[in-house]
Amino acid sequence: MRLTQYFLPVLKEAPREAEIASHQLMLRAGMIKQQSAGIYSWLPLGLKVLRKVEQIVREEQNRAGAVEVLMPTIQSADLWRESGRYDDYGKEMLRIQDRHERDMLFGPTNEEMITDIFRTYVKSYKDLPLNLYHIQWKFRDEVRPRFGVMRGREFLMKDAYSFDLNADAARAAYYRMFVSYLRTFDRLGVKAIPMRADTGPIGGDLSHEFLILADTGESEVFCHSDFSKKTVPDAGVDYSDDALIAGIVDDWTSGYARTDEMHDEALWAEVPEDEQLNARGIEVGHIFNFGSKYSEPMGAKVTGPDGKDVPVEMGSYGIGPSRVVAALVEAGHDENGIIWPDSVAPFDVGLINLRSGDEVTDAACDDMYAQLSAAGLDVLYDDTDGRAGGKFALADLIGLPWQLIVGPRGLKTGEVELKARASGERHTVSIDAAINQLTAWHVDSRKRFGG
Ligand code: 5CA
Repeated sequence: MRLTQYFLPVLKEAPREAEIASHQLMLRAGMIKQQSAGIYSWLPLGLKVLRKVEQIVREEQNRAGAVEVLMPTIQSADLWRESGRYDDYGKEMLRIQDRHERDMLFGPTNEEMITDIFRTYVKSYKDLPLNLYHIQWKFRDEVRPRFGVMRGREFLMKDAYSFDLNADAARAAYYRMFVSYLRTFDRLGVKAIPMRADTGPIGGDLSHEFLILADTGESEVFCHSDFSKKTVPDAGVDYSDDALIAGIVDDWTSGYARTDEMHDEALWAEVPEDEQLNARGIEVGHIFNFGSKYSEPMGAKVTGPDGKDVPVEMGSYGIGPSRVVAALVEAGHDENGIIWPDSVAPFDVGLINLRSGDEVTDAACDDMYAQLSAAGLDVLYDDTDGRAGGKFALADLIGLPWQLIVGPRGLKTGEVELKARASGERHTVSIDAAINQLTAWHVDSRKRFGG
């Protein structure tokens, strides 16, 4: 993509209402635009990252055996009256009437609707286990939407719903999602720690939140320092092996890890002081097992092997891709801007032409742009006629993994400069060496993050 043909409306300064780094940087980098409180447009650079996050989430859901559907954003109030949540949900639910004065709502979550789909089609235990998910916009009329897309009113959620014959099978389904979340966040380039959680209005007795550590996180977390050293199962993990999956969950839940809501001082005191990690975190995922809370009132039953009908056992599993984008910025930035993980960076390389309009420099840049693109790298080519300082600042702000800096002086000896955004290291290399290094990095990072 040539910058002169792109739409990247960067701001010199972040609006004053942006309190935390991720909100400031996402506005400055032209990723999002606020439309009203807690409601945002996603501009091209932001949308690119959001789509990459979404795709990693999707691939790991599919790998764990979940099947994608797409449910509407607008739901009928009648479904929610069946579960009793239409009255319980309170002011967070955006209630709407259509022209026939029928009560509708903008979905804050989809337990009722997925239960309705299930009861329409599935009648026998032979069709289980089943896990259906979608990635769809939600609306919650939060009292205090803040921090940009971190706590929005309209936000994107991946929500999966599992259906099983009995509690043991439902637990195995819960564990599969647990492991898929470990893999998802690993591929997203962050450490997310699973913590025992409260179930809130979703209900149930088994629940974990996944938190990314960041100083501005809304939750206080208490966990064993070992969590930062644990390894995540690789792409070959066998989701059909219940014992193996349970073993992984066991390992990841054996140490103390709780948020302030569930914190237990007595248990915490048993963790040796030099192994206690007390920090702040952002909740990016939340999984629940809630048995027959919805299937019973809504009549979602299956016939078991003994010929008897039983309400199906359910769980739900959420990740907020739009919040994840903000959390990645919160966890990855410095005073100059964003530092994206390789796997979700909006482009791989920023190609910086230090003398646009100069024939030799333009030709060299065009050639490198073509070569890198042919090798599969996504390049943002700064072909504007701006000054070098502004181009460097922009490249640092938007945080692409690499900057390839090309100017007339270096070209005299066939040399360019390559800068790694994360470390800030820069070195002068020949054009071929730069292309080779970036191509090798690309192949390697696909191996590491491509799953
Ligand atoms: N139905 C269940 C799980 S599918 C559910 O709604 N869970 S939740 O309430 O915990 O939300 C799931 C995820 O959505 C959260 O972990 C978070 O990543 C994201 N999320 C929730 N509220 C917001 C919000 N206001 N803004 C941005 N993301 C949000």
